[in-house]
Amino acid sequence: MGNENDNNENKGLTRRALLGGSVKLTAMAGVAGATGLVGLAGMTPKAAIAASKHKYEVAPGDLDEYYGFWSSGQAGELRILGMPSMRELMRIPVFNRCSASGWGSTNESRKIMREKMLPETKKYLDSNGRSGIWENGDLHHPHMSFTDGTYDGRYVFVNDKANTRVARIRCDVMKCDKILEIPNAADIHGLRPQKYPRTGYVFANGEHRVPIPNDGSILDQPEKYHAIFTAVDGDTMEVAWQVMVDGNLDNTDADYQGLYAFSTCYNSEEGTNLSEMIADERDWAVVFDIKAIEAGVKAGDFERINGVPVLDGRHGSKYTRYIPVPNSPHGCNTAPDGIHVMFAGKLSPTVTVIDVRKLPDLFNDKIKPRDCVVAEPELGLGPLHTAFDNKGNAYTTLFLDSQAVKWNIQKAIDAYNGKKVNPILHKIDVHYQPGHNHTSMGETKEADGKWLVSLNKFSKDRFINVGPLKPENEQLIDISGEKMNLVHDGPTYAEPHDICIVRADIVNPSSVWTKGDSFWEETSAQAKKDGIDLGVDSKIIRDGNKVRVYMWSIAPNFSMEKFTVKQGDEVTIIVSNSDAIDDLTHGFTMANYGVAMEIGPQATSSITFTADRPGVHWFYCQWFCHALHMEMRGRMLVEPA
Ligand code: RUQ
Ligand code: CUA
Repeated sequence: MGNENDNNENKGLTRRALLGGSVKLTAMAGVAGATGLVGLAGMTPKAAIAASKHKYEVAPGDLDEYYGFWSSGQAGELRILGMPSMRELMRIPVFNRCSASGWGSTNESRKIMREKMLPETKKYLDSNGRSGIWENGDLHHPHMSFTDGTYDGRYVFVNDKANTRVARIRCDVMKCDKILEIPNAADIHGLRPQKYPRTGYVFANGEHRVPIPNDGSILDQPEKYHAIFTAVDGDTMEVAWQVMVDGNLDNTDADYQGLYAFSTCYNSEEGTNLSEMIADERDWAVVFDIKAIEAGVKAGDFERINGVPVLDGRHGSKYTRYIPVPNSPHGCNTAPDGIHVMFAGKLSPTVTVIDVRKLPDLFNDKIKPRDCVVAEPELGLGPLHTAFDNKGNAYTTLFLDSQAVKWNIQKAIDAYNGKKVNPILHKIDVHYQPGHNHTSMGETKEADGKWLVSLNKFSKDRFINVGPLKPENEQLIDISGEKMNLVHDGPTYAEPHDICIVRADIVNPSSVWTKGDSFWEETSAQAKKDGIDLGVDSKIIRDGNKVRVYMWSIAPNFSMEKFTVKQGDEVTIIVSNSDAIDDLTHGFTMANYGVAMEIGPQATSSITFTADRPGVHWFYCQWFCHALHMEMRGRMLVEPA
């Protein structure tokens, strides 16, 4: 354990390194250890790689053991990778627009994007020459829903830092079905589902501090800004409650008992620029007492702001406690032992470990906040996030050292209690500057200690040069042995922040949609009014200058080879895919109208546009479906007005 002076010295170094960019500082006293590629016990590095190689190589035709749900940061989508092969399997558009699937263009996706949008956002997006939806997002944290402390295969929840949203992906069809804009908060960053008894709540951190309400009555008075912690109801995708806190909110996690949630705060100074934000030696982690908050909501101890209950969780509140931790903590990770929670230091070389069993006493004011801390090992420079195996070990990324460090939780506790033990078991170089890391099932009570992925922000020289913009590098590390073993480099495009790795048997998507799925319920309701049996009838309904064209598709045909509308008509094309075979997706593209959409087997998709140009316009199927896919097309004939 470093004393206070050591900590200050290290922090000085760390801060200089952070501000100085790529300066790489080498080991400090106590953290100099094994670095580089050290193989499986007793083997040369080469032999060790050879030995674990077959483990990650998934032969052609063989299936992966895990689903990896990958964020894509500012690309705004969710990605699915197979693991351990690291093969990219699918992209799920969420906060972005997608040319292939029509996400952001189809009526179904636009309804999801607008349904739970705040009124003032709608107003802004409907004027200002915007397209009525946000076209960007910043998706950092994908996490699956839980039941009884482990993944349950229902949903993946994700945040949008750019436009303050939380979204949900249905794992039965792997499509986003809800996008909720969070009022009062600014820039949702940390996001985690409640682990126990189930999700339940999805906890979402508002990272930036703003006036509440942010209506212009307060401007350049940062002391009057606030950060907001939000609990979203994961079933209804509505805000359940919010808590106003001191400082800001970075990352979050939930306990395994259903009693507490935790958030790191890197700006307890409440500054608005860098030097103000890193001024103090200590920041804090906030603990939220879920039961007390629920009781407070019931008792009406809140202010309703923008339609949602906001409780006061600032210092002195019965709903929160603030645990001081070294400067600018970042990652917040609950260990699968159900007891320990890790707050990674970022500017401090330490990770602060608390014991959740002490929290009832903390909330009863029987102990002081720092009494909850049971370990604070020095691990190296720039600790950001921590993952876990099933043997009581933790794996922390060291951003500045470009390393992953494996350490033992019990040994760290023993060292904190004065025993002469080194909790650090192994360090391995990663390439380069890791942010998040994640282990297979590692954020559940079923952590299995097989794989670790280090999500590295820079790839630099690891791949052939693709120009000034380089991919990131996500490295697969075998953690089944005593030493970590790097086995695979995985380049990825902007910018996977975080992932979760789920055992394949937990996720069971269907291959064919169910007719009448709620995904297109509005379209179904309109069809019913129009007397149309979707997928069976093929018909044009005219309603003033609104024209609805209902057609179905069976490879390689659309049910209509042509239809006629008048110039200026508002045309809605509704296509139902009547094929019910695995992997038989059709598409509908209307050339020179910017219209394109995906229609999965047994699904219905629709899209609306104005037929403003007379003439002949071909439509065609853009998802390869048949030997005669090229011929799968038809004509829209637009009569001049
Ligand atoms: S944060 S690099 Cu957006 Cu997940 Cu830590
Ligand atoms: Cu249908 Cu291509």
